[in-house]
Amino acid sequence: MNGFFQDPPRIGNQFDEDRVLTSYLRRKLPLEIYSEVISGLRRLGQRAVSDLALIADQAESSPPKHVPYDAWGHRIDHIEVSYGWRMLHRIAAEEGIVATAYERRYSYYSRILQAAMIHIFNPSSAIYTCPLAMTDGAARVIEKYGDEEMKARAFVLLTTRDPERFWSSGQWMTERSGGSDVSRTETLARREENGFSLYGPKWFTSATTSEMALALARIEGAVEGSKGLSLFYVEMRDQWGRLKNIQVNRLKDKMGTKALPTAELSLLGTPARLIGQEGKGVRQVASMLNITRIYNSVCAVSYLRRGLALARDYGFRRIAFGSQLAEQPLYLETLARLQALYEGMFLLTVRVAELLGREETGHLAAGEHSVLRILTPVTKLFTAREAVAGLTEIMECFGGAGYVEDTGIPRILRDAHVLPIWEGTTSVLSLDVLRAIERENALAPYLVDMRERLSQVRRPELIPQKALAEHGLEKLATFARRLHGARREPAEAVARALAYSLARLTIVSLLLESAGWHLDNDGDIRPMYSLRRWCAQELVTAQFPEESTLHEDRVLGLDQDTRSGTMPIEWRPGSYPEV
Ligand code: MFK
Repeated sequence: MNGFFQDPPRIGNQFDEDRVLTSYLRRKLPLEIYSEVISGLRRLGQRAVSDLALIADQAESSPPKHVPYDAWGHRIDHIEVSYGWRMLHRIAAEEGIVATAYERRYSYYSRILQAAMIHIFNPSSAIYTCPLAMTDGAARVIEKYGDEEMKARAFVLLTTRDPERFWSSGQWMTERSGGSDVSRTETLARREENGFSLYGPKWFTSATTSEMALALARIEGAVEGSKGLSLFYVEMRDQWGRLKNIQVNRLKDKMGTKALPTAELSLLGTPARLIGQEGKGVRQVASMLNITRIYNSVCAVSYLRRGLALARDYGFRRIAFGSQLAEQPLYLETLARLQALYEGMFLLTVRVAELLGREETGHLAAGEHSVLRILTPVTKLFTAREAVAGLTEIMECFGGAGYVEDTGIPRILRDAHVLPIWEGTTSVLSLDVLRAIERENALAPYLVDMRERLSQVRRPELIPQKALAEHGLEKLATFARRLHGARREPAEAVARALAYSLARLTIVSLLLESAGWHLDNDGDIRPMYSLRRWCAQELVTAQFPEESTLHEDRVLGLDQDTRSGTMPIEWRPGSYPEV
């Protein structure tokens, strides 16, 4: 039977085909480093569309299983993972995805190289990047706060390229009381002769097949709240592979990240060692969170890029209304908007990776510590939210096919949906940005850094966008002055708009830098076109809400009936304290 069959989208080498990635590395890396790393990235780019993709598909189609008992009734709590998942562990080690950051062969450029590797690897990894993110974060915590024994054992195994020895780490923070607010952590650490034993529930533990984990717990007798929390190093299994007083209650049945085992655990006297200082658990685990947040950002950007590559190719294969989609104005407008989004998000993310590398190798300039502090949550929250929005649009580019499971498109969207949630939700991270500004005074160095970058823009074609960015920066500075001494309610209500404004302004400054470099060096006008799209929107949307707006938030948000007499019918001066 003859008939029409739609050609599926096809993509090639995920390094070579990614103009934004390759041109960024050409611009940023010293020539000798660029020449040395390019063949490895190209090889990884090919793997991403060949063996890696197949292995990830296998892992995805064989989700992990919890086997609580053996045939004889012994509690074993075995978590069975697929062949593909185990292979991804090996490949990640061989490719040196974590190791690259700690070998520091290219000084602070190592974190840029690593970001490029994760960018290529992630969309073909069944999100094996989750254990890698935590592994990397754990390595950093041990490097900074661990004792000599932890450094000689765990650090070496977390950062090795040897697949036989490579360890991954979990991160145990979340309990039944929540993952955002850890102050009500119930896990208790009891002092023993040779360390501590942990008792209590952990409600979301990702990658529960890891060899070790970092866990928050309260030492018996410590104060309530998060100031009483300490950080512990846990090796999960004994020499025979049995869990050390850990019970797996069940695996979570999640919307996405199907290959990744995520478990509910009970710690029943699990041996643990204190890391660093008692009561400094949250502060110390922040080093891990900042790294997992950067991974999260790279992954968000990489999913958007993968979806866009598929949608672009599909534009040439799909004929509708007499022509290819790729010839139709509205399809082109959609792709262009997504490409500009991708290019901006990419530059923001690699800027943070570069700053992380500078911090780790002692190359931060004055004030850049604050820039890293503020941009890490800004980048995580912005890229995650925007990736989900962009991928929703990409799903629509495929029409009904995009909604069909075995095209692979739903999986990308499902997996991306976790990114705004774990490692700090959009709102929690917006409040973190606010705290970094209010408590750590991080905005002033950020403004200096931005003004410095904008002052370098010289090309006449870019002057209108430079002026817009400068205007936005002044608006932000004016806004920030009002933050000092402001009441909590309006400051918190505007925190998300503030974080978004910071993201957009930073992206515009980075696009100005990139567009200028390309106009000067190779005549590529695409970064300038992306820049224009970004500048076509309001850059700074943060403004203090009027008292009346806070009132409206309450009435609308809670859908309260103001006629009941318990609420003021309309806002009127004095019905709420002054903003
Ligand atoms: C693809 C990537 C995949 C990654 C997957 C990983 C899967 C893992 C799944 C999970 O575990 S999800 C759960 C993740 N949980 C979070 O992300 C926690 C979200 N909540 C926060 O981030 C809160 O802001 C936080 C718990 C950190 C706030 O805690 P508190 O108790 O209100 O603490 P506070 O007073 O804000 O900060 C305590 C100390 O830490 C302060 O320092 P000092 O003790 O010196 O005053 C802060 O300055 C410091 N700190 C907090 N956040 C920091 C930080 N320092 C640097 N960077 C930060 N981000």
